[in-house]
Amino acid sequence: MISRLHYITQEIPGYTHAQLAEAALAGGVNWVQLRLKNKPYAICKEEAQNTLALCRQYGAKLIINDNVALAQEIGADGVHLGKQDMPTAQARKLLGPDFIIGGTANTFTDIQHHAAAGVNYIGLGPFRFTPTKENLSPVLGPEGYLNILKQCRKAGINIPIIAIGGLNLADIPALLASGVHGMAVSSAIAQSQNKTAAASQFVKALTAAFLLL
Ligand code: TZP
Ligand code: MG
Repeated sequence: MISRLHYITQEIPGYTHAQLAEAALAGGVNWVQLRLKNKPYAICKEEAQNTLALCRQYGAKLIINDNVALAQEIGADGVHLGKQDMPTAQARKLLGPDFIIGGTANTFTDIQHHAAAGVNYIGLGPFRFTPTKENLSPVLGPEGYLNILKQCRKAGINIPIIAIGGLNLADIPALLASGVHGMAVSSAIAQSQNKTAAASQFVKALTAAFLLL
């Protein structure tokens, strides 16, 4: 099962990515995406190994952003691939049927390509502007989501779609209305004073929202 809440790490002064992951895991997060940008491989590997140990301890999945080789080397659960990364079809061939592969999408056409490649989930965004990601694709907004999700239903594509980009707790109703499977959050948890409490609020809100569906 693809989680309803994907927590994505980012650079926060005074924290390693593993420490950020731990704060969110303690709040009930069960899916962590390690997102390290412009860091030497050795640093990425150390962070990934430390984060994997924590994820195993908490029974959570670990997904590595961008780097297929790193995900394989440390034995992560999956990899998340964007436009600049290994194509998802190639990754599926290399990693086999059991490895979790997520693909980034900004349009329905992106989703069709990832669906044909056999991804397990799609990160669709950005929902709104966010400084977390450089070279951001066009903002989709609630209308964009409704539109793209409608096209997916029409085409019979029912791969879980995870919303991403500047998301907060208050966005949950609009996201549910558009038919997404869940949400990916970075700043709203990582930049909170109390990261564990913020994570726990998302876990509770999503659990309640999906029980009511
Ligand atoms: N891809 C699209 S938006 C985004 C990524 C990685 C950043 C999400 O982070 P935040 O801080 O929740 O906007
Ligand atoms: Mg990438």
